[in-house]
Amino acid sequence: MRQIQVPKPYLPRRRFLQLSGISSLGLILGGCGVSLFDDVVQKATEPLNESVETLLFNPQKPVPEFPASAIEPDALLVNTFDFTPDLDPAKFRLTVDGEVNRPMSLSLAEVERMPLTSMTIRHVCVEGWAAIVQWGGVRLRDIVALAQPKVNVRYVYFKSADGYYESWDLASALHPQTLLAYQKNGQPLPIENGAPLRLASPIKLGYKQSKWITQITLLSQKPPSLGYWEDRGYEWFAGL
Ligand SMILES: Nc1nc2c(c(=O)[nH]1)N[C@H]1C(S)=C(S)[C@@H](COP(=O)(O)O)O[C@H]1N2
Ligand SMILES: [Mo]
Repeated sequence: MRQIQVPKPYLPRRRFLQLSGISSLGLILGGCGVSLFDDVVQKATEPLNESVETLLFNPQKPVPEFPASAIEPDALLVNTFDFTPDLDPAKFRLTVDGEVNRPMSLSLAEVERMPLTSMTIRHVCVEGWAAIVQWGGVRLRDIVALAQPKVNVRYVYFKSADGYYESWDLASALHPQTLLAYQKNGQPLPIENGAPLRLASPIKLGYKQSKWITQITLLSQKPPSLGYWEDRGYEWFAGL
């Protein structure tokens, strides 16, 4: 039924695991003995909902990345609509809920135990500036797969500690370069840039990339309030 259209002999195992959300889920689960994940191991063999599964097995084409030498350390301007929340990393929990079979509350340690992806991409703000930045973090698709979305999930809603909110289409959220980042330019993510966890993705404008994310909710319908800037007239899809 599902086919991965890549000639296997030419595909190193690591690359194959990157292409396959389910295998990397197996890696996550196999790689840690945390009790939280223990009974997910059994459930992981159950089929995921079809749309999520299709997106995980047919990931969108990756956007070409920049070499590390292209990073512009001073070009990323802090852009915060109100205040900078100071979250205690030791007490921090990331809630993953909504239309999922397995709602989760993850500590930072649990998030950081998942496979780390690093990418150097261009951040583009609608206000007319851009910056090449290296982000390190967990693929959002891995978190979503762990939560086991129900059949009709189409949207992802993000709540931030400063009152910011955003919603994304599922395909963009499951893009292999959409990260929940906790590193910037090889260092721990600074608080003003969204620590402990923020979105980073080369396929969306800056305002889609929520900082200080505390809650990820999977939805079958668009939420009534689409996003902080969308509610002020900006476009919802905001693709690059
Ligand atoms: N929680 C939250 N996330 C946010 C914002 C914000 O004000 N609050 N601003 C957005 C905008 S408009 C941009 S361009 C980027 C800026 O990220 P930076 O401050 O790390 O450069 O964050 C986005 N994410
Ligand atoms: Mo922005």
